[in-house]
Amino acid sequence: APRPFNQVPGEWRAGWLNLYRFWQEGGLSNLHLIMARKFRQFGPIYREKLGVYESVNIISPGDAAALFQAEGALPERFRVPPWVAYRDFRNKPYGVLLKTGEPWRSERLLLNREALAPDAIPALVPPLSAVGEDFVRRARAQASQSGRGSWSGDFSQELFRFALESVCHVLYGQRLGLLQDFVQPEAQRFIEAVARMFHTTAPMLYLPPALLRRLNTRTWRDHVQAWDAIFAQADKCIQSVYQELRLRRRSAQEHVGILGNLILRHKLPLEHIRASVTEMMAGGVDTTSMTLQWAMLELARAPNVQEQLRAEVLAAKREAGGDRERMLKSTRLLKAAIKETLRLHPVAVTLQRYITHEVILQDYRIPPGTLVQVGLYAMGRDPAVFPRPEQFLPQRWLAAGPKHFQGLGFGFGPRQCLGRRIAELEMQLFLMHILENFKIETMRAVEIGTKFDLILIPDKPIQLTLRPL
Ligand code: HEM
Ligand code: 2DC
Repeated sequence: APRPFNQVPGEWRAGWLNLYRFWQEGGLSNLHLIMARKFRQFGPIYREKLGVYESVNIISPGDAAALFQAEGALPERFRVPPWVAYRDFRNKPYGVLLKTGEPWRSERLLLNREALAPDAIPALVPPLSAVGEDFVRRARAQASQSGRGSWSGDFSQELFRFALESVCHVLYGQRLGLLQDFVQPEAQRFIEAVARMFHTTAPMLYLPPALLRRLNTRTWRDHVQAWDAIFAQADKCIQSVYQELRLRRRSAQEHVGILGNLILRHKLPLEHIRASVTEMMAGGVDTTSMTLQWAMLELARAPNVQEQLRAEVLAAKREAGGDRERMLKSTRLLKAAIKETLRLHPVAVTLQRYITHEVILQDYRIPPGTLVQVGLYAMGRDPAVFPRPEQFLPQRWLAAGPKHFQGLGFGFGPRQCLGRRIAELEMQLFLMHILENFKIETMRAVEIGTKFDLILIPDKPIQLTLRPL
């Protein structure tokens, strides 16, 4: 018979003491490393309590499968307390990120049709490809201006702008012009606000929302300011699209963006979708840009893989006559390279679900209501799941053998990442354009580690060189 819940190994009796220890160890920026260590210490399942939040943590794809098979029709993940607290504090509605139950499901289904469904691909590819082409144009200009014939540096800021330009183009059907020499200060402020929002979330992650507001700490005030800036800037974009639709009566046949479609096709009142559109705009900046930086670093360090990818892209281009949507159908290795990047460098340190009925994990009975976390970072580097985990080998995703619940970078099921399609297409098209035009090199042999800043990010600047082919 399965073992009882209270035999699950781990430290779950003294939540506040654990939180204090965790904090002392620098657990905040090393959450991913601490988790990996706990799996080594306790084995493939452990129970933990930090502050008031208790969870069961798992690492194996088989257990992840059992978890997601039991998630039901209205899956819920850990609701990041400071994000909830901000909306309650300002009396703002929740978007899909924080909604629960039936209201989450009905809004999510509508958003899926415009942002995630396979039907949405034809409308997403041209705007995303256009932004990728702009990046190439800018990189070429920078390379010729440099005097060295190539463009070198830390591309974080450039990629933030690329990512914001991309997500705004598909959301609003408008260009911001962020890949020109002059960047609107408003857009720059938005980018900074998103980074500040993530950064100030981490230290408040395990404190209950009510406590956060009462503490009125520096971190809480900065967090509120960051969200205020995010909402204000998103509102400007949303209002301007809305006015244009009303005044010019743009028709649904034109490229009106996801927001335009939601209003025109689904007759959604602006108030209902404003919060979710804001979440998508904010969610589209650091996620894809950091992943692309990691991908370029890995490709710079593995020149053979880079050559294979380039050969695949150039062959696909010849075959498809430059039709990007068709090219995407024959670039399997490119897609595998993105999966491989997210294996080593996931954006989300864990996936989480509250289970609604009992689930058996590692032969323990886990009761309903438990928060179960899949240690995504730890799984990606577990040699039992991925042989020679430290090696960047996109091919491993194309080889024979089970890949069941191994590629979970965007989560799983009805609650998976809403921006997944946008992110995947944006990153595939970006890398296609880069590989067609540049050799990616890295300047120095510096060891780059990972830091938890709510999302996982590089712990030091990544220096890259783009050399025109
Ligand atoms: C949720 C990863 C880009 C918007 C998530 C989740 C993950 C994730 C792991 C939780 C899924 C789950 O619980 O099963 C990523 C990665 C990205 C990325 C790896 C890029 C490399 C984006 C982009 C957007 C976005 C570009 C916006 C366009 C969202 C939203 C949710 C979400 C709104 C919450 C959905 C819901 O609760 O219904 N993402 N994301 N993400 N993501 Fe992303
Ligand atoms: C952070 O312990 C660590 O995609 C916590 O685009 C558990 C946790 C819960 C939810 C996760 C979060 C972690 C990391 C960031 C994620 C978030 C869900 C969505 C969000 C993964 C793992 C993200 C980055 C969204 C953010 C949209 C936002 C800017 C409006």
